[in-house]
Amino acid sequence: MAIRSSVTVSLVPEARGGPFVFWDDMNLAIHKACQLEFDAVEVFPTSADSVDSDQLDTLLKDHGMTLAAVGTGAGWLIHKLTLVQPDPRLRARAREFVRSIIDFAGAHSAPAIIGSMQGRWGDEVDRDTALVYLTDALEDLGAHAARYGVPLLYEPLNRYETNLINTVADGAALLGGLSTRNVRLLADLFHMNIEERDIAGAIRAGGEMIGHLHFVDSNRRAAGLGHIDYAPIVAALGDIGYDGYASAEALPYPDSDLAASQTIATFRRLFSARS
Ligand code: LER
Ligand code: MN
Repeated sequence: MAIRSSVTVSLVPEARGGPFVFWDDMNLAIHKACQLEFDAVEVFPTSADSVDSDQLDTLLKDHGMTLAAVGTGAGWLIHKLTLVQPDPRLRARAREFVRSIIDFAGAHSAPAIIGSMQGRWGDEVDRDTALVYLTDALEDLGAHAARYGVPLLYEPLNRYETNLINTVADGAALLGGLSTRNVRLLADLFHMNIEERDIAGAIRAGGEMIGHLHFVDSNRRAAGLGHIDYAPIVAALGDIGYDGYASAEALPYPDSDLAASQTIATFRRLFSARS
């Protein structure tokens, strides 16, 4: 199967200024994404119960689109929860927040993403302890996602957003140590541009561990508006047989519509010869 295109929509006011192409209105975002012939949308909701699941189902079916993934970052942005914080009750709440998103996304055959909910180690929790907490959560939540026949996506972030795992190789080592095989890596080209020595090489080494791609440029603008050289990345994705989504998690620059149309134009230029 070919790589499919996806575009993000944020429903979280607290995320304003963040890297999402469409904002606030899921109906309008799906309509616009469909007009541009995206295959899917990736949704960033405030919580699992803030989105009408039946309405989303109808919207997706009416537009012939799918749900690529659902973000869990509102658990951090709104509630300041992470999977590695010192208070066990808050860690448990973080886990339940992610679990509820897995349930919501799973009902639409889509995976949930753990990005900023991984948190960071610090004064009260040392690195090894934080990694134990994170591993434990990924085991539990990865197994939970399996009941929907979807993986759980774990996203290495750049050093300014987490001090736990910053590269695809470190992410692959973490996931390789789990007993579940149902957690896969999200390769975000913005974070990789900061942290990887060689983005294409990291993708090749990540291989089958890579389950999702955030398709964006070096400056977090739409693909084609920065200085990432996509040709070796496209070749590496072909080499590993990647057949997931290229999902535009990019700033709405210069505005949402132009970020979306720029993304799909670059997507077609890079991937249509292969599909
Ligand atoms: C989420 O996908 C991400 O990339 C992080 O930078 C949180 O914004
Ligand atoms: Mn991302």
